[in-house]
Amino acid sequence: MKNIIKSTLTILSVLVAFTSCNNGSKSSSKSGALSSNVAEKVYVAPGEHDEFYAFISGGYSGNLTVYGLPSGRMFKEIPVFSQFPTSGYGYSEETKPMLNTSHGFIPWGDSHHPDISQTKGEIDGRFIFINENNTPRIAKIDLKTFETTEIIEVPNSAGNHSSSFVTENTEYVVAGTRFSVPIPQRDMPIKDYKGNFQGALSFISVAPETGNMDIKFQVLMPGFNYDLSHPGRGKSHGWFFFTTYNTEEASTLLEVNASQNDKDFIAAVNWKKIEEYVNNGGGKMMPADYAHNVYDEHTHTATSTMKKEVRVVNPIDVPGAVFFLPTPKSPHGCDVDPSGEYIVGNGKLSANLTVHSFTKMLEAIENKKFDGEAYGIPILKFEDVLAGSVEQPGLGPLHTEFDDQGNAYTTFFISSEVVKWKLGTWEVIDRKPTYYSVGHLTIPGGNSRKPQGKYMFAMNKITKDRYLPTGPELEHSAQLYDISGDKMELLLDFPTHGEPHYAAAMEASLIKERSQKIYNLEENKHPYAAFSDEEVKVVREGNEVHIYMTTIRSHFSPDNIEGIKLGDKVYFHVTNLEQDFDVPHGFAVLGQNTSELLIMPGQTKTSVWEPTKVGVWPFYCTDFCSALHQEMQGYIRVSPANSSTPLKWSLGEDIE
Ligand code: K7E
Ligand code: CUA
Repeated sequence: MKNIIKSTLTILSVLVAFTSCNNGSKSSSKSGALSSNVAEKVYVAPGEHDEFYAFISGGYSGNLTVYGLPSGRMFKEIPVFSQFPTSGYGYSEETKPMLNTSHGFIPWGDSHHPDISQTKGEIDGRFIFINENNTPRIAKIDLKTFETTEIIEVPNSAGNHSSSFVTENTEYVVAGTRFSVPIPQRDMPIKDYKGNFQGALSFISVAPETGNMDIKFQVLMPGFNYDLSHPGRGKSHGWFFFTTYNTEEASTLLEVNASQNDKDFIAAVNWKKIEEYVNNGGGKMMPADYAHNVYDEHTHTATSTMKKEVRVVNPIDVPGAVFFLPTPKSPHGCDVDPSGEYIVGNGKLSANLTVHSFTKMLEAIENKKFDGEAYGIPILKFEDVLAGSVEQPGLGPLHTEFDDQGNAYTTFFISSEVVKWKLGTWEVIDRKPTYYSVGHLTIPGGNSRKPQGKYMFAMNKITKDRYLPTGPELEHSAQLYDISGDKMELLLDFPTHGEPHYAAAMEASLIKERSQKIYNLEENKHPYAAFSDEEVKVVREGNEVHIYMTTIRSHFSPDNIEGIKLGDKVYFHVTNLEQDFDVPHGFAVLGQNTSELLIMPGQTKTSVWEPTKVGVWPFYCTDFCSALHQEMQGYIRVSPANSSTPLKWSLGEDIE
């Protein structure tokens, strides 16, 4: 996105200046086209619930935020690729393995595209997947607990951007590389990029029952940039479409050199065909290092396994599986309509919006009407696959979503607007400004066969004057529109967190019914859990000390501990014995160089503390859990390394 901003700013700086001017004039937004009943449309009365969940990517926060629509209220930030002190994610011993990679422990990520699991082309609300761009990974979040439960690293990939989108029965979550790289990675001159670098498109299988992820195969494509992707659906189920740019294969000054070709491509990949080939032993295993991290709900602990090989497929070994559809000019978004017939390529630098026809594509393939090839992959003729184009709809198209009435909605970054147009007739029906410079937009269910209409929200890159100023750094801003009528109606501005790229949204009911309230203590299989005062203990193993601690309103057991020595590594294993909804306890100890823990009812979490000073140090509960929360505290005594203070602990009596 940054690149797009830069290049488009350079190329069209005059126009941008013009839009910025527009953006600055407040009068239009103040006096407002807003009709008087708009407030009612977004008002969710105290105690009532929103109708939709929206899961908005955090971009460089590495996380995923959860909002309600239409209110625009933020409910939660789910930590995914970044350490998160609010819950202890990535700091506690149990969750550190989630952030393990072949490059070591990575405490941060750049997350762009959440997508919810589907069954028969409809959103089922079981899982949500999201990509990490920088150190390529795909995460799965369980929507029963809203916890990240699995992260798989994607080898042979770099800038994992055309990800993570699911096929219509969640057979695969698909990840494509933005940057092509040497495969396998090796020491070679950058100037030899062309013809030598490759782009991996990864098909990660999702087990139907458990949701377990595994990389089934990677298609090794020519060294283009694979920007965005979408699955076919309905009639085009079994295909996957990827936009490309830099088909020039430039390796320097891309803002100029990657804009030379009049047309880049949408790559159409028949994954069912490749799957069959692979199931019959096709492709080859190549050495690769990648981490697979899985969180176990019963031990409340993640484990990280390093995988050693991955199956790769050369597309020219599977005739009829991959084709290129010429698409003008450096397309960004690649969006497929609910019927599966139309494939929209949003050419960032193109005057018109190109729509391809899946039916015409199949015909052209059938009749072998090719217009040459690239690295052995047939190129179809533009005219043969074109369904139509929307003439001059705006400047800098990025992304398109669909409603359930045969309409499409495309965002235009440079002209800062959302344009509604009709599939099939390609006529523009409506346009509304966004504030300002919109990236993605989302319609609940918009990524499925059954969009849920009603609302659309735009996620904008520039905030400027929309809120009270907060110094140079502003949160980004989203706008909610009512799309139930012919014309879009702006209802609400709401701030978002990090840099939202895409968002996934759906009706709240499915998720709400299944949402888990507590972890059952009886199912807690954590090896260091304690379930009663009898099981509370402190155990020394050399210079490691394990404290089996429990917490319940309003005390820690034990609350006094002595006999710790300088040089010890102290593990606080804290089990929350509560079995009531929404009664977490926290744990923090002075000098702790990780973060606090926030322990849910029935859960066990561990904080490691390596005291650096002799003394008596307090610990306390960080979550205001009861009227006696301030009394939830204890002391731990640290003696010199050579002391003979015996290891003792207590609750309610003095340590003698
Ligand atoms: Cu357009 Cu990463 Cu989908 Cu940003 S991306 S907007
Ligand atoms: Cu437990 Cu405050």
